[in-house]
Amino acid sequence: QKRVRGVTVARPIIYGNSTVLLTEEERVGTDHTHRWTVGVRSAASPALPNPHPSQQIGGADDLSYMIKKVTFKLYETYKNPLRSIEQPPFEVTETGWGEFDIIIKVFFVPEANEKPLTFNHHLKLHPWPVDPILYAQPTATGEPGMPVPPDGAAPLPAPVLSPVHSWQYEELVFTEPTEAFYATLLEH
Ligand code: SLL
Repeated sequence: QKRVRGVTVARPIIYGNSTVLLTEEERVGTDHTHRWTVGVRSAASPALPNPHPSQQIGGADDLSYMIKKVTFKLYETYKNPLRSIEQPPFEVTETGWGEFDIIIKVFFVPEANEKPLTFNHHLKLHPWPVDPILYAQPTATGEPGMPVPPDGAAPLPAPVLSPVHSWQYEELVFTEPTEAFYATLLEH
């Protein structure tokens, strides 16, 4: 396809994950502790309010005008670890107990004639490391290095364990897009 000379178009996205702790009932009979969603989303402002915690990050815009599919390569013990998502939302929700790296591969619509892009995302389940001064819980005796509130002071806040969000901002840059893809991009 003919390309548009001297033109660059950028589209902002985010990729990453949000995680919540499983409830006590959900933990019966499994060693899994967390439910997480990994995905690729628009970086546009979300429509508010949105009651679902995993949906509070990123925009709800449909990216399928430029993205044909996204694959997520999960830890090998998951059933069918190479997940291929061919329509929006481009995300995978799973449960688990540990953090690992997920390879995210973004494939563009055929008219773009662009090579797929690969991102590596470290799936984040735990909020730590957190600020040890803010969050260390003092013991009755006061362990060395642990802050103890002075007499009469309010106890230190407990760390917030859930939800946890880890998202990266990225700009998809299309240099000299094909004429067909350029027309599509300008519509969005
Ligand atoms: C770790 N290297 O040891 C990492 C591996 C793997 C996490 C973490 C469950 C997988 C399944 C799960 O969360 N695995 O049920 O298939 O921390």
